[in-house]
Amino acid sequence: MEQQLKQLQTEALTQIETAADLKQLNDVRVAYLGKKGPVTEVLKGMGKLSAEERPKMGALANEVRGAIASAIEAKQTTLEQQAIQEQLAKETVDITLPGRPVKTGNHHPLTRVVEEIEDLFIGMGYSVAEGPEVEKDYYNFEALNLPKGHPARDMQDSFYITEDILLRTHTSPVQARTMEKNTEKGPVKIICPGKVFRRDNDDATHSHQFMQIEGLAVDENISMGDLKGTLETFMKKVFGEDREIRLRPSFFPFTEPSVEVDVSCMCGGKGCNICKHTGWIEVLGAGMVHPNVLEMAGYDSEKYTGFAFGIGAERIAMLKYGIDDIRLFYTDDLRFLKQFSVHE
Ligand code: FA5
Repeated sequence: MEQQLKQLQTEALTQIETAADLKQLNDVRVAYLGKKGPVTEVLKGMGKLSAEERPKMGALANEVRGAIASAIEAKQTTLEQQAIQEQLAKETVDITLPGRPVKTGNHHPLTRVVEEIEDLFIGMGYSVAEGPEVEKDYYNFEALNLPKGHPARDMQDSFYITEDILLRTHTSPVQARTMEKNTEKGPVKIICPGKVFRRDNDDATHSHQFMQIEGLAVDENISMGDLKGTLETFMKKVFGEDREIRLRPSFFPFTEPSVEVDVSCMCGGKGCNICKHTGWIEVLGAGMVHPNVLEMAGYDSEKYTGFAFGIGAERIAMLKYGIDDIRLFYTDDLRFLKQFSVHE
């Protein structure tokens, strides 16, 4: 019996050694270690052995099983490693293949201009304020010295939602909101970029939705000279040192005096299509904050004065990048937008 068991062990170890894959190895496991396997068969003859020999044979049978089981385990680890290595060899990445380019987006030209203007004013000590696009009639008009029925309301044709709520027609309501919120009724220096809406017919220079950047500075002794100096600095930074500005008298109910601000054209005054041969281009409205607006927000207009301006952001972007149609900002044409990519 001892002989038989040792013989079985040798046979099994040879088969384990030569097993080519996990399936073959499993067949060997089932054949030698299964309930009906040869080791069990041999042990059936134990009854014929003497009482002394029986435990010896039992121990030997366990040894043989143990040897076969650990040989199978070791072989299994080797075969599994091999399989992994083969798989890895098959799946090797060819790093010499050209990569697929990742498409990156870029900032919209209008966003770029607005961010540039924000940075510039932040550098001059302004902070950025925000206000709602769906606005109360009170802030859009009344608090800006435009009571109900005032004829100047027609200057900005509005989208009304209810009698008292509308889509803001300009960013000027943020002036009223900021001053009203300021509990100390002290100095204020803000700019506010944002969307505004008007019932204007869309054409090359008008859009029913566009962007304005409001500016407001309130303090003791603020003068028209401060307004001019601030706007001059702004224009030169955005368009270049050789640009001039000029102020023309105008009318806004919330500023007194009021001005339209023109910037000199890039044609240098020779006259071109962009400036309609005048040498100047209108870019914004501005003025000294009307005392009524200061008083309605709780400010002492005897002590405080201020200036305000409202820039048409698209107009600035059009002049800066030579864009001849405002609708291009709002039609998501990739051919247009890609020209402003900083990645190509
Ligand atoms: C105003 O909206 C005043 N709130 C500006 C202001 C603020 C004056 C503070 C005084 C003090 P106006 O309606 O002119 O003003 O518009 C300002 C700028 O917005 C214009 O110069 C123009 O650049 C731009 N703009 C006006 N309407 C449109 C439109 N439909 N499409 C595109 N841009 C427009």
